[in-house]
Amino acid sequence: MASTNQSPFYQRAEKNFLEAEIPEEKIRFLKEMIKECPKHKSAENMLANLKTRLKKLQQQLEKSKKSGKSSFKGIKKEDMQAVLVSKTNTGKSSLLSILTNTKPEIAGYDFTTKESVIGMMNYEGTQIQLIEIPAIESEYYNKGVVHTADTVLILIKNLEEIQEIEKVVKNPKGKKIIVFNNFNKNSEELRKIKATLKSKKYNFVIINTKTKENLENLKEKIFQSFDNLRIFTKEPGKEKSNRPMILKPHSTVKDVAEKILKGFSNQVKETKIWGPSSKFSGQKIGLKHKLKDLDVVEFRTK
Ligand SMILES: Nc1nc2c(ncn2[C@@H]2O[C@H](COP(=O)(O)OP(=O)(O)O)[C@@H](O)[C@H]2O)c(=O)[nH]1
Ligand SMILES: [Mg+2]
Repeated sequence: MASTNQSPFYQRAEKNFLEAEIPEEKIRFLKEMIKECPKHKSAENMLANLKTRLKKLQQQLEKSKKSGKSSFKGIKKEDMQAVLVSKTNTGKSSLLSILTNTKPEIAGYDFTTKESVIGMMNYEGTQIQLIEIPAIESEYYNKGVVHTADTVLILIKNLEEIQEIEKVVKNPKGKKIIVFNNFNKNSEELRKIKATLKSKKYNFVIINTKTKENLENLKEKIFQSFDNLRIFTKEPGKEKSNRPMILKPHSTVKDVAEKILKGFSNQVKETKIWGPSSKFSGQKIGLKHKLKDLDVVEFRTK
């Protein structure tokens, strides 16, 4: 059966599957395809094929995890994901190794990266997935990841590269951040570069992977690009939590309660709020209240 005869849900899953580069993603979309595959007699073969494929992929993933070769950590796409896009030799691998726990190959020759390398970056107690993909000129360049990532980091060492990269990146779902890696510009050149990037209204940051300059700033920008909310919780009469919970944009007080514990929102008797979304400190609010970044929520259950 040709896949064009399939439901739109199946087709979407199949498209995602074909574009996926991370084994975990491939597996996730293949499972979706299986779910959406018709269950009647004439589709039996197709279903069996899909299931065989799934089994193989799962075995491969297990194997690569055991051998320690894979840097794929099995995190869901729903989490924060940023992808590094650049021409070859711009410092992607250098940056990845500084910001995360991975040790990608760093070399002065072109096209060292043939496969995507994934690392986890810790930011204020939260985990952000950073992906290095092969350079845009490489035959291994993978546009699938770029298209679906939450944030696209366009790494450059010259301004002209922005246009070249944007031609390839086209319309990504995620926000773009221009990351200028200062290989060899003097301060006067840098001043001009800054002015140009500002006038074009780019969200940008100038870093240096050799001297490790401005990397905290970059991390912050990456985190902010997800528009996530950092929410502190507290119990009556106690201090707020040390670490914030991370929630998606437009989350409500109920979402916080449910993230703490499924079903918890049913036990809540009263909720108070401090911070950006409150009219005044300790305002009483309902579960439907929309949150803002850095709010503090207090739940009373008795
Ligand atoms: N001068 C200079 N060289 C750098 C900088 N960052 C990386 N390099 C060098 O550029 C080459 C390519 O770096 P790499 O991180 O592998 O780039 P990738 O191809 O984009 O992954 C290596 O020889 C690095 O040592 C930098 O900020 N300044
Ligand atoms: Mg590299």
